[in-house]
Amino acid sequence: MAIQKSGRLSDSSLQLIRECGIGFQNGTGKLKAQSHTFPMEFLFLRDDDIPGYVADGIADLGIVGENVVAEKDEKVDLVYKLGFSRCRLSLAIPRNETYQGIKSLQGQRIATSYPKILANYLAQHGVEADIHEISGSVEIAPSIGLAGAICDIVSSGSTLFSNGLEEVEVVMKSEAVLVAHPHLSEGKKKILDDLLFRIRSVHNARD
Ligand code: PRT
Ligand code: ZN
Repeated sequence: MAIQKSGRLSDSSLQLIRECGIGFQNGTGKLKAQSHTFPMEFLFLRDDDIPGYVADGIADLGIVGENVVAEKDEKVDLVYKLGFSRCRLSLAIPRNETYQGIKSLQGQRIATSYPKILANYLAQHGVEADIHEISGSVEIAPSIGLAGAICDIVSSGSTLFSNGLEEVEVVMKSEAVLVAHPHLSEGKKKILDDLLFRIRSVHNARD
């Protein structure tokens, strides 16, 4: 199973695995760990690489945000919604500008780290815009004159607020999901079933 090495998915992913009774030694800097209580090995990766590794079968399973699954557009099965790291991918514009619906974005330059999801969304709404891909600090793009709007991940909204931006459209909602390689062996499917049984039990116990 591939999980995020360090970031917003890591703690909740590790906590869920431990609550499932799957124990392993997680030394700092280790990129691989074998469970001593369950037939599973863990790979610690950057979240962006997880869909590709699972599609290629380097990993059989992965925990990653739905936003990254949608953007990477790799062939993976979405097996289970895990309910943590909830956020949304939203369009935002400078707060001092008036917004008159999505057509206001026609002809604009929009900065984002999610060019594929944004392109699909704009096409569905019949809007043509200049999508400018940047890998981080997307929220400063309007104030430095790089773009008229942005499309980025929002959770509390405080980053948008402190950059003088206003959320105008929710492009997609996202949470952490369990993804699987589409063609698992029968043996691995059984292990996945056991894992899913444990995840459901953890979730039921929490409710
Ligand atoms: O290093 P690596 O590539 O593995 O990690 P990363 O830096 O690419 O991702 P990371 O750890 O920041 O996020 C991993 C996943 O967590 C994302 O793909 C989302 O599915 C989910 N997630 C949940 C978030 C947030 N909440 C979030 N708030 N991802 C990013 N943010 C950022 C957002 O980009 C923005 O800059 O937080 C800021 C907004 O937060 P608010 O609370 O101010 O609105
Ligand atoms: Zn990443």
